[in-house]
Amino acid sequence: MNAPAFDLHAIRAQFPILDQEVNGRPLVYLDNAASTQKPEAVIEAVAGYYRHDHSNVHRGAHALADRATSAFEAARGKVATFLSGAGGEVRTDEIVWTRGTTEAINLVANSWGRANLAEGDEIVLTELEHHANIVPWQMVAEATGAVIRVIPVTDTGEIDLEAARELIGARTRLVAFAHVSNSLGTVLPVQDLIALARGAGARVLVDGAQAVNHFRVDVKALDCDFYVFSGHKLFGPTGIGVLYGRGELLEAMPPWQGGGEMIDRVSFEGTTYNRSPFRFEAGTPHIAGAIGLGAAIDWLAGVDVEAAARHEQALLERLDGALAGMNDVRRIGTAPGKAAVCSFLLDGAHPSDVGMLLDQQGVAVRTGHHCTMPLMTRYGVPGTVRASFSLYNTLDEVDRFVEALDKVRSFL
Ligand code: C6P
Repeated sequence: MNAPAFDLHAIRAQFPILDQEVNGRPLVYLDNAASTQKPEAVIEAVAGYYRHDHSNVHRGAHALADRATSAFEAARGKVATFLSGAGGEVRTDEIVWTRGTTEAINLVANSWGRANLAEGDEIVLTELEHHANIVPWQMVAEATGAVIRVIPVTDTGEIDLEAARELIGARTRLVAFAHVSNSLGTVLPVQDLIALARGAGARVLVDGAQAVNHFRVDVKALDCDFYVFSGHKLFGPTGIGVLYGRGELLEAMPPWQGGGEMIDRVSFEGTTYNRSPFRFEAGTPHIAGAIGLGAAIDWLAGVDVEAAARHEQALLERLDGALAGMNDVRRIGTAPGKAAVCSFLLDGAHPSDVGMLLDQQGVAVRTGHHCTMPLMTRYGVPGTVRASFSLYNTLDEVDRFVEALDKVRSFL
């Protein structure tokens, strides 16, 4: 493969969906934290799989089944390599396919959580978590008698590490937090939080849904127990996601869902289970999704990710600079070094009205609580307008967004 490069216009040209008009204007897609768009390489990998190789996996005794199984397992290997780094190699049996971040967290909560949590044990979360990293823990807490403790965030959207030091202690069994906040863009002090958890003998789950598309992640160097993300936020298909689990932990965890593939032997007298990761993959998986995600990872390997991150920061700075000059704009989340996500409110305007008026000008943003209601409560707002960038956005698009926002401001 050629050395990774970052040629913005060559990259952008690989995303056919971006080249269209919406409401009579060229599309400005700034809803990348909700889902990123897909390069031709991913679209072709999925289409090619269905055109030439589709079959069920791990079951058939024929050529197509072999090809589908090889491609599916090769994709697992690509994910393992993607999460490996200087800290060490991730093994393929440490990668479990899930439907996405949400299902991966539910898997850990229901399998590890129900087996390891008891009355009075504490699960420590942060105030900025996505509902996917709150509700599964509330459900397991209700079932086991465990208690949830919450690390607060500061006015700028940073984690209050002093409070974290107070909260993480002898009763803590698990600390679970986002790597990057979807609503604010804050990059969490992952290493500090992991060190605190380790000091207390607690397990750690990192929700990487908003991290993996912005920078490289090395789960062995992080030394977390679980790391989860969704394919669709990493230029891959929807309906496929990843749970990385430390090998010995996964091996000791009971299955969650029952069905085909996850078993060793079944009889009406009793069933024994397959080894991990297959023990956690009941039923026919999203084969095309896994292959598409593998293609997205291959595609990303050709991109200079550090240069892409610098480009995203330039986009954020341009937007932040423009918003800072608008005295009717309240920005929510101004943590230093944040990822390319910008949340704000316009005085006197509901975020959904702002979103609708932007859409009429071809600009796609997300409005609302962004599945982080406790965080919105923390800031006393019903929701925000959120512009989130990806590596294919241009400075010209930032300017078009600002122009569109100026029109909304004069209109409202
Ligand atoms: N955030 C957003 O617009 P799923 O839906 O399982 O792919 O991802 C859930 C999830 C979990 N954690 C974080 C930090 C997330 O950002 C998300 C998804 C999207 O912000 C859709 S709500």
